[in-house]
Order: sequence, then structure tokens, then C-alpha cells
Amino acid sequence: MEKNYQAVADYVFEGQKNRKEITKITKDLAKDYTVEDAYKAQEVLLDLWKKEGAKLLAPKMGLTSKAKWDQMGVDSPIVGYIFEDMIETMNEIQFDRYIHPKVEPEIGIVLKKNLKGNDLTIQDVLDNIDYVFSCVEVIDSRYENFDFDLVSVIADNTSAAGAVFGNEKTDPKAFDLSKETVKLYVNDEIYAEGDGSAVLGHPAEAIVALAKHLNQYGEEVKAGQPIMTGGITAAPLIQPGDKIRVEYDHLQNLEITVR
Ligand code: OOG
Ligand code: MG
Repeated sequence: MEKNYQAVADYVFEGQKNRKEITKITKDLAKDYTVEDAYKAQEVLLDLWKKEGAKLLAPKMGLTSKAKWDQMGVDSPIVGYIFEDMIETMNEIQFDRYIHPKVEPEIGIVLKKNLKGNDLTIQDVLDNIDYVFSCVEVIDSRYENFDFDLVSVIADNTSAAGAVFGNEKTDPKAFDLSKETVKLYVNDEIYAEGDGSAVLGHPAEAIVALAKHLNQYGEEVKAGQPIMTGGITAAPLIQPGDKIRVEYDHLQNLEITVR
């Protein structure tokens, strides 16, 4: 029997739109969902947002590091989408746009050429990077206490809710992206640190994985899109008044106040 993706998408959409916690879909609505089903429901959800006028900006990779797997209890990379209106100004996060936001430092990649296929290599990606940039994703699972599983988080567009992008374009040829260290400070105290190798061994590997995912639908990774490759460290909950600072080796440092 055809599964009711619309009902699941409607349920998650309500939670997203009203910034209201919902119970994870696998508890009741989507008990028998496969990962494939979850992506179908995600597609219907994205269509609901597009009907509201939201403009897709880029796909994103999530759950690409062990730090995130350990924190969330789900150990498989996932793909979601960022809309244009999710991008916050460079120095501020508006707390009231979220339910219970967390922040995670990431490395962003913009390609200069579309990439497609199942057997791309890290080198293929490196040869086609336009620039890399620093970014902090603001994740805001709609599920109570971020309590989800693989299927539920995919259907919730991978907790996508906001992001802060640095505005400096860095050429990754001059250094090894897998060794780029990243330190996350909350209110001047170090919360966590890691480096590019945390992301599937190399941030470019996240683009390889994204290409594989998109290829199932006959799609490719597009040039010009700002793609977040996944949280490098665990993600702390934030509160109004918090000061978030992310220090990178070569990428632009970010300093963000939660309003
Ligand atoms: C899911 C989103 C994960 C990342 O970078 O790992 C993600 C979550 O942790 O809520 O975006
Ligand atoms: Mg993320």
C-alpha cells in the first residue's frame, strides 16, 4: 500500500511553522517507514514550504561526524535543505525564531562545477571547489528534547532551521581542509573542538556522499550553492544573551550574539 507521505509532511510542517514541539513520527504516524520513505516525506514537506514562497538555497549534510553520532545516537549521514530565509545576519541569532536551538560549527563548500555520480573521489571535489567558508548551523529539531531516530530526523528536514555564514571566501588549495581546526566557545569558555577530519575523514567526502544521495533521484550537486558539510563537534543548546565564538585556522572566525 502506498504510504501517506502527505499526512507526515503536514504534521511536521505544522510543527515547523508554529515552532511547536511534536512527538517523533515513528511513534505513531510512520511506524513502518524506511529511510527511503522518510526522504519521500521530506520532499513533500519541502514542497509545502515552496508553496508558501520559501526559496531553496542549498542542500546540507548532517550527522557526518562521530561527535554528532555520539551526541544524537544516530550514526548515519543525512541530507536536508536550507532555505534562503533561514540565513541569519553574520553576528546575530534571533532566538525567537526557534523552539530550542543548538549551534554547531561547520565547514561550507561552494563548487565551481556541477558534480554528479556514485564514484566521485575527494580529489574530484577538491579540483572543483570554488571556495570554502565558515558557518554555524542553528539546528532546531521539532521533536521533543531532540529525541529522534534516523527516519524522524530526515522527515523533519534534518533539524534545519537557521545558519550563520561567514562572508569570506577562502581558497582551500593553500592548506589541508581535513586538518583545519575548529574551536567552539560559548560565553568565552571552550565547549568543544575538532578538525576537518571529523567530517567523514575529510569535508570533501561529505560532497561525495551528497552526490551519491542526489544521484538516486537523477540529480547532481550544483555549482554556486553554499553547502554545509556537517557539524564538526557536538552542538550546545543556546539561550538569549549567549555569545558564540568559533575560531578556525584559515577560515574566517565567527562571533555571534544570541538575541
Ligand atoms: C540533526 C542535524 C544534524 C549535522 O550537521 O550533524 C546536522 C540534529 O542533530 O538535530 O545538521
Ligand atoms: Mg549541521
